[in-house]
Amino acid sequence: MMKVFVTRVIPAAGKKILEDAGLSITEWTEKRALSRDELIAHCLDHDALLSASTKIDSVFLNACKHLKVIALLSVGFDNVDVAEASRLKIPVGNTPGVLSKATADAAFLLMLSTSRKAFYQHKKIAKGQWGFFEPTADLGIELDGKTLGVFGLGKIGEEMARRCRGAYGMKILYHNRSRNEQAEQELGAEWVSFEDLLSQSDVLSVHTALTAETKGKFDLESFKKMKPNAIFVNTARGSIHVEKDLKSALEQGLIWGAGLDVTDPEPMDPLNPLLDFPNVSVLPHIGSATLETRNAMAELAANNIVAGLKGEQLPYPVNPEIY
Ligand code: 8YV
Repeated sequence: MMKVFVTRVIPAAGKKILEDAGLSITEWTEKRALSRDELIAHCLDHDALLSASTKIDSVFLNACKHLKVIALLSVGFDNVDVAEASRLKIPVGNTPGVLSKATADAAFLLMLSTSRKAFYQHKKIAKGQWGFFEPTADLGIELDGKTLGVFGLGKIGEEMARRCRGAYGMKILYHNRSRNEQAEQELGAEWVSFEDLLSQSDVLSVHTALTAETKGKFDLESFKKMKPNAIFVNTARGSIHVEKDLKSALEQGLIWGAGLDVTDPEPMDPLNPLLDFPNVSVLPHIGSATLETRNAMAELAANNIVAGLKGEQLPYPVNPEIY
């Protein structure tokens, strides 16, 4: 019987696929991350790894060359040394598509809650500060007819653009390395340079992968070029923005607010001053955290494992070049 090691408790829908394929599952149930050494020790007597939110580096891969497949419970694969996995001919799979709507919902939620300072207002009530009605206090800004700039217009960015167009008739700008013609036709999205994306967006939403090129892309220089009424939203990866620069930008009024589902590090320090800013909304990386989406992700990951253990090409490989 082939054995799969799973680094987190995953939805039953995924486990069922593994069990129906006759595989034995070992689930890591402790509510703490495994160290690299622990991960190696467990994987040594398993044939496949289903990995959620776990760093897969070159040391691990070389110690566990025998793995027939590594399936991620995520679309992002920035925490995996894919080049090394490819060199060792280990197929790595991800879960694209199924989390696009849920993640776009989180971006939309952060945009709207930031525009109305919703998280801050909630905290004020809890602190007994509902208080006296002041017609000019803590006002939000409206989104109707404004411009959405999408940095990285792929599947998730498209869903965000669709929501913003449908709800507020927003104009859609985007910046990608390559053109997204389908979105240009369907959503009237317009490709602009990164500089123009910064200077023209009222809401700038990040939906790109974390790469050497996108790391730290939103720094003080970038924030300086944005509109003073702009809302910055990041549901992709926390290190795509430079947090201390975001804080300065907000303090100096270079931008109006920020909605973050991702931070660097994660979890965010509970004493982080950003949590007290009225125009900041922070969520604990819950973009894909719906019942429907997590079930679908677990199913895709399990299907990647089953295919990998049969020696077949994974349905969703991130390193198809190994075939
Ligand atoms: C995951 C994500 O919840 O898919 C991704 O890339 O960021 C989220 O859906 C996270 O990576 C934990 O596995």
